[in-house]
Amino acid sequence: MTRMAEPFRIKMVEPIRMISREERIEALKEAGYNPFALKSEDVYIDLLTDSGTGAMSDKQWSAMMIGDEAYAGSKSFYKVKDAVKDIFDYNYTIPTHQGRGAEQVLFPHLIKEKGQYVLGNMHFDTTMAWIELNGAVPVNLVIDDAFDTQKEHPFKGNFDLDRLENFIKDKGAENIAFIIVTVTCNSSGGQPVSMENVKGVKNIADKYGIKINFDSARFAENAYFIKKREAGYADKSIKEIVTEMYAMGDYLTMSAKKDAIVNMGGLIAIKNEADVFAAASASCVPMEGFITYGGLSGRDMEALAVGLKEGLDFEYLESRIGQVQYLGDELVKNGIPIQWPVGGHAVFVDAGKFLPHIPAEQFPAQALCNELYIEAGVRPVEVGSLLLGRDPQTGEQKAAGVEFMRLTIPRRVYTDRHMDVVVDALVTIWNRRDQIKGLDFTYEPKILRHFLCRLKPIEE
Ligand code: P70
Repeated sequence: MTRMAEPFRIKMVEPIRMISREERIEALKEAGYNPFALKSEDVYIDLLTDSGTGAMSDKQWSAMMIGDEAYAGSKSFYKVKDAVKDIFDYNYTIPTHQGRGAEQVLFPHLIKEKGQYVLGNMHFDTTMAWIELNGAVPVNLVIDDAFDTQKEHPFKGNFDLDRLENFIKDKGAENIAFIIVTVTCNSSGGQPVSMENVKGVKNIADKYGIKINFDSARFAENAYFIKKREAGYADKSIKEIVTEMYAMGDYLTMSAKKDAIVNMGGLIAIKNEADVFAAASASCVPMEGFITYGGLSGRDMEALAVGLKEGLDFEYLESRIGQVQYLGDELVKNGIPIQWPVGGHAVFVDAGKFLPHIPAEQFPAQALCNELYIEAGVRPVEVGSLLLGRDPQTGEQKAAGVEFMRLTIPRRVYTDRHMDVVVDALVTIWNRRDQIKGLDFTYEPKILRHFLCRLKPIEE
């Protein structure tokens, strides 16, 4: 047998429909040329995000029926805590409503003074926002190869270890708040970080007495790539790989809406430090709620406890990442420039190469997202200059390494036929790419502007 199908069959379906081209043009105009403002019922194939958009399993749905809705000490909380202990071997767990809730509660206790640096491979945007809102400075130290979209490299989420150590030496270890290892590295294309690289980060962190937090949204997909690509891991289980990696960290923050396959949920876990747990607990109560529910209902926590383990299933990961690879392969066959190799949760189209006539400050990737919506009702998301925003001190537009349009694949939701629609549409656009115009703001919010901004096409 050469071809394998999805390791599940579909028990419940949700109808989707494609509105007419004229209606799509009108809907986009009303949305201020920002796909975030589209109504989901006007979207045919929604590739905005893999966050909270996955399909839960029969086991998750049935677990929801036994959720314990106690305000304090819920049985469902202890299932999450036990799953965290089992998978990551961290002793303290605080649930939160989603990933940014975890960042909001934990980060103030890791940033001791304003102006400290938080070093990462590449921080995600809400993570960057919570670092900045706490008065610290986010620094990205991912390898340069991450920005060369055509270059073959198995771990384009890796830290540049020389730059990491030199930065610490240069600024002084006392000015580093902590290190964040984002697995997989969303902003560089859902790219994995190798075990060897994390060991390198850990050695440096230990040498200078700096703590490590794992930004864990796609922890299982990262482990899948290690199993497939890194020497010595082929025979280890996904769970063994995860446990080995997390032994090198001190804390984790997680958006559970990705690899834990729930529609809402997040986590903070702390390996050993009772004082950090006590401080985060005290913040959690007014922000997210009491520490045994943190913004989640008992049934949410039941689904999360099951999802954390289901997300580690090798056959599922093989089919999930296989679908992302399928989309990437089809686009490459048709000459569309994408981040290569393909990442875990999305195909990142290199919009700078697709639309070389549109400069970064006119947001080529956003223009391409809009075009794909008009062509086929597909909603991608921009991960480029628009998302990156301005330097909070100088107001200057920050320079994006690459202008990406992200085609994000929800888990267990779409079939490969949906992927074919995306390919056909992008090929059609490729053939008329020189007619596409850049964009300018009509409304620009100060932080996280890409979510709420409004734009208009630039007419010569
Ligand atoms: C995504 C979403 C969220 C995220 C993440 C990493 C590595 C933390 C968080 C925050 C957000 C998004 C982006 C564009 C469109 C819709 C949604 N990532 N760390 O899709 O977690 O969202 O739960 O607060 O990727 O990549 P949360």
